[in-house]
Amino acid sequence: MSNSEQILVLVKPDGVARGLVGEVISRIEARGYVIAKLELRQATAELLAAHYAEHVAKPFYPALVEYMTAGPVVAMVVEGAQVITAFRTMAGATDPIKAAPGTIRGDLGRDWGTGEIRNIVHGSDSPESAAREIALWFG
Ligand code: D4T
Repeated sequence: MSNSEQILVLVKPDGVARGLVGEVISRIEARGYVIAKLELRQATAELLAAHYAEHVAKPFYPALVEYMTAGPVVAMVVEGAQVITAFRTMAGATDPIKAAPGTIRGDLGRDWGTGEIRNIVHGSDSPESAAREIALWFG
């Protein structure tokens, strides 16, 4: 029996525009996880409303959609035992200002003074979220 998990990872538009796709993939591969699917995609407002269903009514949501549709994202399915916990640790805290050095957000992110959080990557936060998000992006 395998205890392998899958996670949806997004390199967000700021990460793609800043040329950080290779850096994010390198960190995933260096940990030994496997990239099972990978695609450059333009997110739509409809896809984001489903992806961020828990945030749709929040005050920061319009700025979040503007940021997430500003350019293409790289969507990936990454596999391995406990990859969800491992990738969330690798990504660091949601706000890059609070993310620890050594994490993707803590090493590569900052406050750009634009008012919204640009934090380079997304990773599903539970097996249930991962299944839902992988179906949305790759179903
Ligand atoms: P994602 O989902 O993008 O990987 O980020 P996190 O899992 O780390 O954080 P989240 O779901 O709480 O937030 C989703 C997304 O919304 C933006 N956001 C969040 C924001 O702009 N202002 C806020 O106050 C919060 C909580 C950043 C990430």
